[in-house]
Amino acid sequence: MKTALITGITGQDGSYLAEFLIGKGYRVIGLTRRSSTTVTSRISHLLEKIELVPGDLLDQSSLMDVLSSYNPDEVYNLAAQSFVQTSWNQPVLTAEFTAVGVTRLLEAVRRCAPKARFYQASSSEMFGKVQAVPQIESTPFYPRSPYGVAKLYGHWITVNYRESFNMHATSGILFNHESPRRGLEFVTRKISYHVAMIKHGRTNELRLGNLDARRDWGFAGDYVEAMYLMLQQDRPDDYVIATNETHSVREFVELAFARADLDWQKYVKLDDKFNRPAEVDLLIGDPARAKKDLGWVPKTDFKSLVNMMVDADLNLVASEPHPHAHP
Ligand code: NAP
Ligand code: G4F
Repeated sequence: MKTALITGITGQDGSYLAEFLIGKGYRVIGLTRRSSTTVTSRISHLLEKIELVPGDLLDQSSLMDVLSSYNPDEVYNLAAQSFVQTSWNQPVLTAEFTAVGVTRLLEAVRRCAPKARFYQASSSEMFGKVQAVPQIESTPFYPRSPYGVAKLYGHWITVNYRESFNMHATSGILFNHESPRRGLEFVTRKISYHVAMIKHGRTNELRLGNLDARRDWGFAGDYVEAMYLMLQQDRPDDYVIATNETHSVREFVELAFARADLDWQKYVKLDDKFNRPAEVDLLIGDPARAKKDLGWVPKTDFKSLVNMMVDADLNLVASEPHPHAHP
């Protein structure tokens, strides 16, 4: 039985990856940080099948203890301050978690479990002000947010540890991926949740920022398989994971409201509060290397993703006695 350590197991991707690895027969260890409230809602159905251990990307000794105790075969570093907008309000904290945290974990692996294979959750935000269309592994980076800058550090330190110490360290450059488990602050889930709230008569507006931004949106459940496949390769490398399609926020809005038979123009209001100091206007990735080396292709198309999220939120809101706070 192989052992995998997942940081960020309480997040969207961590929950799907844990499910996937359990299905492959892995012993799954999840790193969780201390919190005053329960943050395991996304993995509540898995709690009997995984082991949670305390630790924090800000704390070197906690990481070394976990790596020494469990000596995992594979380490998936999914933990991060992952919301781009917050990175302008908390740039130093974002750097500590999302950038230097990667070095802390790599050091813990190098010193305490040097045979472990390492996956770093890199991001299409590193392409930022894109220098080529579509973006591939060799496209030059131009991050546009403190988050993007921090992820770029995490990417390069992963490459550096691979080259310096011959570690099996891989950087997965994942484009936006969504699901019904997406945090409510991200634009896709904000839209699907508000569509459901409007449909059920619990609110009558959705305030958004830039509707013209374009993203390459896939389904998180498809993308965690790519993470696993990367660590099964004999030779570590970097991989773009994307759908090779781009859609605007406006298109997402149109499809989501249509799914619930609502006219979006009656409810969507523009609000400057949600505009960013520097925007990423267009992302579209070409996952040709992943297809060739990993045999990976996305399974869920854009419309199916939107429908899946709206349908899930319609059910959620129908069953909710007390509505969630709006982001
Ligand atoms: P998410 O839902 O925001 O989850 C983030 C996870 O990181 C949570 O489990 C969180 O724990 C944990 N975390 C944050 N700070 C930590 C710390 N100091 N120590 C330990 N754990 C900490 O993010 P996601 O969408 O699943 O994304 C997973 C990873 O992929 C992230 O690194 C993200 O930046 C990256 N990524 C995501 C996308 C995407 O489109 N989803 C695309 C490219 C890259 P709590 O529950 O305690 O807050
Ligand atoms: O959903 P978003 O907040 O995601 P963003 O900034 O693309 O970041 C996500 O994807 C990255 C991969 O490229 C990950 F690395 C990162 O961790 C995260 O998962 O915003 C998408 C777009 C932006 O252009 C934003 O300006 O939607 C636009 N937008 C328009 N109105 C909005 C809103 N975004 C949010 N969150 N809220 C709005 O009201």
